[in-house]
Amino acid sequence: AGELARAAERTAAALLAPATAIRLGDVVPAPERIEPDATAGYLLADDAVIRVSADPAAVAVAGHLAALLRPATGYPLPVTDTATPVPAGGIALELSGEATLGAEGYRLDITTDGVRIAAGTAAGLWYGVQTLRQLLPPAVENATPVTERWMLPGGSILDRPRYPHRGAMLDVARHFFGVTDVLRVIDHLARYKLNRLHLHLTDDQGWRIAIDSWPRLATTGGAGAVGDAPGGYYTQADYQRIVAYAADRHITVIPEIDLPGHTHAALTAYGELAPDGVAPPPYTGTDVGFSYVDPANERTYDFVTDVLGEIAALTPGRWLHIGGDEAFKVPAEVYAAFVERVQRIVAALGRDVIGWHQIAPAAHADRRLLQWWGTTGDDPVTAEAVRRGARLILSPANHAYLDMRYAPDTPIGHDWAGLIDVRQAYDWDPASHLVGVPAEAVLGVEAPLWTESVTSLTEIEFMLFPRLPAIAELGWSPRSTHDWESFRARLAGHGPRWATAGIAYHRSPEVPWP
Ligand code: TNX
Repeated sequence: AGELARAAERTAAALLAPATAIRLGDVVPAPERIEPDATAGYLLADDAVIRVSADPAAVAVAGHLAALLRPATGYPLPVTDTATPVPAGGIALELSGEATLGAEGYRLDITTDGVRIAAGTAAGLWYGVQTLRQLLPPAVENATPVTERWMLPGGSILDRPRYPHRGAMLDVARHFFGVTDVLRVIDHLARYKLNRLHLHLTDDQGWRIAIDSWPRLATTGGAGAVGDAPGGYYTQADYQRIVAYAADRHITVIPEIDLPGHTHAALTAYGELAPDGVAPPPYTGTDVGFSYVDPANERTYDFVTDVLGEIAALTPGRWLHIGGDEAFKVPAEVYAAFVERVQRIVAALGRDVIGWHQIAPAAHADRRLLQWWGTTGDDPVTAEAVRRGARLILSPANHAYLDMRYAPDTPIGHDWAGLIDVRQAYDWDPASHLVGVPAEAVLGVEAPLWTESVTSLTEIEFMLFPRLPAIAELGWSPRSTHDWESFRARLAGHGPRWATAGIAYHRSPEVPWP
């Protein structure tokens, strides 16, 4: 645990670190276009005002900006709509209908007079705010006022994402993480302009969401975890709190109910769903592929319909993830028929289905997405599903899996897909990664964190940082900006930010940390 303990100590040491000047290009993910103007920095003053277009979603973004800046600056930073006359200067957030910026793009201008972020949508303003945050000194991450020159580098940024799907996954089934931990993870995603949080809510070791029509799923199925770690589950109100907190940060929650395998916890609660009809004892190990709900039993489809129905009712997002991985004991034809039936259940709920790429052999369903987690880049079955209309989310395990160890001596994690330090996480191209899959079929990227060996928020952060920003850059930045030397230099400047914010991170030897 030496490296983890040192990561925690650094968060204290950071409070004493000297500030270095930030340049307009020091942003992760890299913006599409940057035009620095060294003559035009803006000094945020204690009487600055945040002006915003009179639109509720835009005003909410302005509120977030004020909440980000107030603790460390100690400035009041009142938020006012643009109709109210205020002195020039300060920070303006403008919904401008700039169509070329798309659904998530923004334009940021910093002059000696002030800052202007313009976007066609509140989401665009939100991403502009995340960029602005990174252009302030790292001391902005302090939770209480500090003395600092709050200088912003001058110039303009024009920015919009490469992919619409930019996600991370948290496995709350192997180990359970409470609502406050999940909210903090959402904050981490938000910093790097991610817009999807995939929650792996069920697995062999635990069922983590209350289902009113099948109450023992959570109360019995959620009681344990890996080893002797405590169990737990989200009430429906807890889950809605997570969904709302994410939505407020322009992040859509994608709930996963893993089917037909990875269902041992459900079987402990409802033995009638088991192939032999008998509820097994809880499972606290880390093997995979041994459990499944009985595809030959009609009650299984009642269970799936009820569970997905309740989850859909709690989830405003478009997607339901049905898992589908590692159902090794279900014969191929039976498995495909099961997936096809579950795809129809999802469609009847008015949602689009996502599954791990193992669902590829099942018939196409409208707008279905496959989440590819292979390691070789050559997968004819997935390529064939793409020809039949599926689109892909890429999570190649040897690049994007956040549960892999960084190095042989990393205290936690797996290594079945290899060791993944920052360069390995960064150096691949989603558009050309899979043989026989056209670039247009790739909807985006996602970095999954499986938690067999991850037991605390500190350990989550240690596995996320600094790899999550690498995957975020692949999802956001145009390929023309892709450059390892540039990335590692920009990333280095984030170490002091994380440390100041109390975020534990892996001090990768590949990155020139200050
Ligand atoms: C494979 S990736 C799994 C998970 C494990 C993970 C560990 C996938 C869809 N299934 O059940 O947690 O490996 O790395």
